[in-house]
Amino acid sequence: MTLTPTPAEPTPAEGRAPDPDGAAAADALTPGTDAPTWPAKFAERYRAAGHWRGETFGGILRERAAAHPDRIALVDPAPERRTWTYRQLDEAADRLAAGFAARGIGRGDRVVVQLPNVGEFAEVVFALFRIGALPVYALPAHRDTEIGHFCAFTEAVAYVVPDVHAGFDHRVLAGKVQEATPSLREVFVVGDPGPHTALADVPLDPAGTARWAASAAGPLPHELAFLQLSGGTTGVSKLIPRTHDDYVYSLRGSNEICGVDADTRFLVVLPAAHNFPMSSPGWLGALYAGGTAVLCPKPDPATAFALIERERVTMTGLVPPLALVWTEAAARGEHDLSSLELVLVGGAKYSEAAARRLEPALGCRLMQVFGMAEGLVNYTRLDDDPETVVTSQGRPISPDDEIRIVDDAGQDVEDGAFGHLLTRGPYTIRGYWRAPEHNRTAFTDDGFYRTGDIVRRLPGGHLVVEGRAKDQINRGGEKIAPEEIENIVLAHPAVHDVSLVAVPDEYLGERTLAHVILREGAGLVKATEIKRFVRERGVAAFKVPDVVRFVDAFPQTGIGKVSKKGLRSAADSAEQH
Ligand code: AMP
Ligand code: DBH
Repeated sequence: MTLTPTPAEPTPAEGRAPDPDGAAAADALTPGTDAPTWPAKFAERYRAAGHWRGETFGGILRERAAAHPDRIALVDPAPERRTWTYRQLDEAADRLAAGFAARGIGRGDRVVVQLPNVGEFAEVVFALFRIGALPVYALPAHRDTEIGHFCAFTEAVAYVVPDVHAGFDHRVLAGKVQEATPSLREVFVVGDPGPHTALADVPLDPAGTARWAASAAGPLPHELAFLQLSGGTTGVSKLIPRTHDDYVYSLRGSNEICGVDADTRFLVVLPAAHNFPMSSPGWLGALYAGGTAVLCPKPDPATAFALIERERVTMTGLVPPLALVWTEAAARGEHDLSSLELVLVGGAKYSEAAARRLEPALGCRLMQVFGMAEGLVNYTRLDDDPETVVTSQGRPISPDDEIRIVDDAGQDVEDGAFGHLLTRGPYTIRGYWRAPEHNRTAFTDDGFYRTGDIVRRLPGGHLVVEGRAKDQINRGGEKIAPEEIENIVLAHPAVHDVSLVAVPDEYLGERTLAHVILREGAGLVKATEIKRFVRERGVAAFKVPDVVRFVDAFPQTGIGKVSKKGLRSAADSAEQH
């Protein structure tokens, strides 16, 4: 039974002209010209090299389910342990796809998915992959501001939420967003639906599913699979259009480097929607290899270590602050972590001192990973010498990842010198979704993505991340665009001006400090009032300023711009919490 076309080579969908070499690539992206894509000659090269093999996510799951139907694909341990075999996940995806389609969700439609680490996450996204609808991956921490933007900007037709998660009622948020977003026809809830639709009521029965499948034309491999989120450097997150071909290649490459195979049991500790736990090598990498993804409901050592012991977890990925907590907790030796073979650490700079402590404490191998949802992912290698693993952030997945390190004028620096990292390759986007203006500056004319990271290259090709040129704060792996928060603080009636900067933090690497200039005659305003105001505007909690400091003026640069550097160095003086 074939429900979704899974051509080895791109084949024409009904009513479309054949496009065997991707020459009409821009047209191939769904819908229309919403995002730039790879020029045909690059697409040809990536196919000829065997990077893009014409696989789709829907097809991959179908093939794995046929090859090993009874192997466990997913474990969701809480509140009571549930498992999905490959066959069960495949069937659940089909029935849900048929149900979504019956409710009018079609190819190219956007669906904002905001789910924590639960099994339904995989069911929902594989159902959408089968239809060719595009999941937009929101994080569980996102609130009104972010979700409102994702839904409006993508003209989402549906939004998928948990009922209550981490004490927050997502159904209420969904109601508000739905009222403000005309395109948003449906809200699906995992659990008690309240006024919305229960996800459990969506799947069709086997007969209805078979009828849908007979008529469905799934996506083509070079079309979009989903929209991932960027950390953002401007007011709002940009959307990152990833295709089946390019993302699957990054999984295959990651699996090879990390040694992921059918025996891998990958623990999803970070939010499943984030690019790192999804694809480096992540839960999608584990499923691609026929392994098992174990969903961890909370990242703390007590929860995670118990799961590692019980589920015999072999691999996981952590951000540096969490790696530090795990390293310390493991020393207490309360759990049997002997199944653990490899821990990946990335998302923010991992200090060399902390990196040195991980392997002895956890009794497994360390791999550093420096990646970005836009594409490029670097890993240290299992056969690197131990010094390289603790002092570098790895080298690219692919021989076709092109790396340039340039000075401020865009000239290549000499080997080993610091510079701006630019990259282009078989799984790095050529432009954000519906952002032509931003794309003009975020990419070079010849298609290199300006990562905003300052790096240097070691003789063996490994990169060391030395800093950042982009206006972004990296709070323990969670990215914050200062402008987004500044715009919110500015809306406070007592605030004349604000500037948000990063200050060093021993645990998080960086935390946020807001310098606030009050309006004349504003009276007494407390730091807690500013924080409360930001929180009540409805943004993810990690974006609320850690510290607020009131000043009379900002330091200025030579030409009269606010000096963020001056603000960071002034930050050591008296702080108001
Ligand atoms: P995003 O674009 O939101 O996916 O975030 C990607 C950014 O996270 C990169 O451009 C880096 O700035 C940062 N990053 C990711 N991994 C590392 C790492 N291992 N070391 C330092 N920075 C990292
Ligand atoms: O920070 C990131 O975005 C990131 C880190 C490590 C990432 O996207 C990845 C690996 O794939």
